[in-house]
Amino acid sequence: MSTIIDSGRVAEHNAQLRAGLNADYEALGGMLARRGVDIEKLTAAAQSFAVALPSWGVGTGGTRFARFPGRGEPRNVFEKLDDCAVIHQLTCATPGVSLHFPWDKTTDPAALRQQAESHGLYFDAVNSNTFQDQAGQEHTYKYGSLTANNAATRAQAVAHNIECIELGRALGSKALTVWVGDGANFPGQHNLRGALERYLGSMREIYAALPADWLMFIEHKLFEPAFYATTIADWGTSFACAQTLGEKARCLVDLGHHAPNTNIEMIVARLAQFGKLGGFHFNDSKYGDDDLDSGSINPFQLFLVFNELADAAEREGAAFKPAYMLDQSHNVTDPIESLMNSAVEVQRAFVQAQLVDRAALRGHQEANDALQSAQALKHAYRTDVSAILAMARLRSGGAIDPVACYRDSGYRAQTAEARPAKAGASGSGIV
Ligand code: RM4
Ligand code: MN
Ligand code: MN
Repeated sequence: MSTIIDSGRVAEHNAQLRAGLNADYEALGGMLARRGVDIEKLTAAAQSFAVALPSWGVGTGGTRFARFPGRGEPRNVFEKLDDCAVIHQLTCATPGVSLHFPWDKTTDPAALRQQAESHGLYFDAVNSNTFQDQAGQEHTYKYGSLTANNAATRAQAVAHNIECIELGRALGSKALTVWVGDGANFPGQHNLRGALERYLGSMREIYAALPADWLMFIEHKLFEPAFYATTIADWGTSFACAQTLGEKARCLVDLGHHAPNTNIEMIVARLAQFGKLGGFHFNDSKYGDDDLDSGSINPFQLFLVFNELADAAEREGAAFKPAYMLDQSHNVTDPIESLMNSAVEVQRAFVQAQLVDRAALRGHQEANDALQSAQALKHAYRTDVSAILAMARLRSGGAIDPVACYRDSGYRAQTAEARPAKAGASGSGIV
């Protein structure tokens, strides 16, 4: 496997931090042993954890108002893949990459696949994009895509999704994520039921084109770009559509796509219970689809989501395998650093959820002991598992402190030189 950051440099970095890590790991191991927990099991679990990277997340994002480009931004999908490889090399937690078409469209999927494999990466779900018009496109999506009134517009959107499946197939992906921004800005603009009927008609055609071993993820989102009524606004609609379409259709939960204070972990529990939890787009938010770094605003919520996932895994066994992906936009940080940190935060929530004493929790619940039930979760959440995560990275060949190691490597300065900014790259745009 070829590495982008010099592995000697990573080893030097680790050598400086190793004694401290060993001491912290031993202390934590002793503390966990007194709770009847084997630290080695948790470290092995952390090593097996993976969350996929969004190809669109390695470039600097923006808002509706402006975009402030970073240095050395990737200019094409091959450069995006290099940045993803750096993130995976140092964190050892991000072997998957989720592509977005047509942004990442390539005429040479075989070369892209080969580059990914040479870095130990694979392609997770591919994403279609019918929320903006592409140059030379015949029909506009201004008034909708899969739900459009115009049959030719719907056919074009369906054809794009089928093309995504074909591209994904050549790359080794196994799922298509469909998020549509379709909706209305005014009461009366849409027949609410009619729009969903057209959506289902389009989705049936896409579903029919799925290879046998593929899944289709339906991603709901409360609002934006539609501000009055979004066709797939909530998990209920997503669930009903997934049920209607068939076994291969599942729901995807993007944490930022809910109203503030929504009980997202309960949505996760419901979807898991009814076999429709397809996967996640992890990020964090304060107000809406903010696409902030995972765990940066509400880490307890992230933990509670993983608590439900741990419960589901215990009930369902190995068959329960939702797809984990990040979906973030980085406006004021180096995207590589944000994605490394975020992957570690998601992994942290996963490990902390393993620490919940489920038998004890069940006992407290059966005894109607609300206080102790809550404490059982808090006890796990308050445990600092940083040494486990660092040891997992070290053992997998990554960096004890990925951000420090990355800064020390000079990678960003190299890319700044090798990838001069594109003219006009500072326009506005969410991603
Ligand atoms: C949307 C949604 C989709 C992502 C686009 C770029 O809000 O989260 O997952 O593909 O943004
Ligand atoms: Mn998303
Ligand atoms: Mn989003």
